[in-house]
Amino acid sequence: MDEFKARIILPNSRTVEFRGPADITEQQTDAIVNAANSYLIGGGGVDGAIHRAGGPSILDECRQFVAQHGQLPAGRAMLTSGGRLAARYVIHTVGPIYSGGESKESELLASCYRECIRLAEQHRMESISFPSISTGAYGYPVHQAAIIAVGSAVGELNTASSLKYVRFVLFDIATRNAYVSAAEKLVQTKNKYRLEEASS
Ligand code: AR6
Repeated sequence: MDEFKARIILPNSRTVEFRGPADITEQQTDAIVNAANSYLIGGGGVDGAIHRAGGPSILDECRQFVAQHGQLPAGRAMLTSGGRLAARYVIHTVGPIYSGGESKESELLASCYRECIRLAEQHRMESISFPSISTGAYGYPVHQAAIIAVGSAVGELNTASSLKYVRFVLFDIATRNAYVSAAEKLVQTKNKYRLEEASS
């Protein structure tokens, strides 16, 4: 279970790849991203899976962060170690709760991807894995979220220095298909990008 479906190749040879159905806790990129809540106390979905697989040290670091800096607002990101995970770091970000689309949800969601990639760059990482932020418990319609996610990741990777590879790790087939379709649309409108797709 970790099927390659498609990748976008940028003019600078950097790559955004789409996999699914796949589990983000198993990824061996430098960082994996957690779709957290503002309290950074763990939860269900990706958040629960990452804390279960990574062990209690990640939650300890999250608690220290909140004690020092307060809650993490939607659209922002912070970094912990990866605990027992294969990834060296976890970047925790808080997606917007979808409430109809008129409450700056799209800006906040784009900001999540941008902030995570900037943190990865600050730590000189080469690779990062993202889940589909906000499209589970937070209710963001997946086709809309996918367009924002793919556009933001590609946009940031265009000007990145250390970061070479972004992977979207999509848990179910419907989510994966939404992201591949967003990738197809992006490449159709911007011909400087190249799309490779799996044959099946
Ligand atoms: N690997 C990859 N993707 C996963 C995994 C996994 N192991 N598990 C679930 N997904 P969600 P949100 C998918 O709800 O909408 C938490 O309780 C899932 O199928 O995890 O940002 C937090 O504490 C969906 O496609 O995140 C917050 O309170 C996507 O990940 C709240 O949920 C996101 O679903 C955040 O909600």
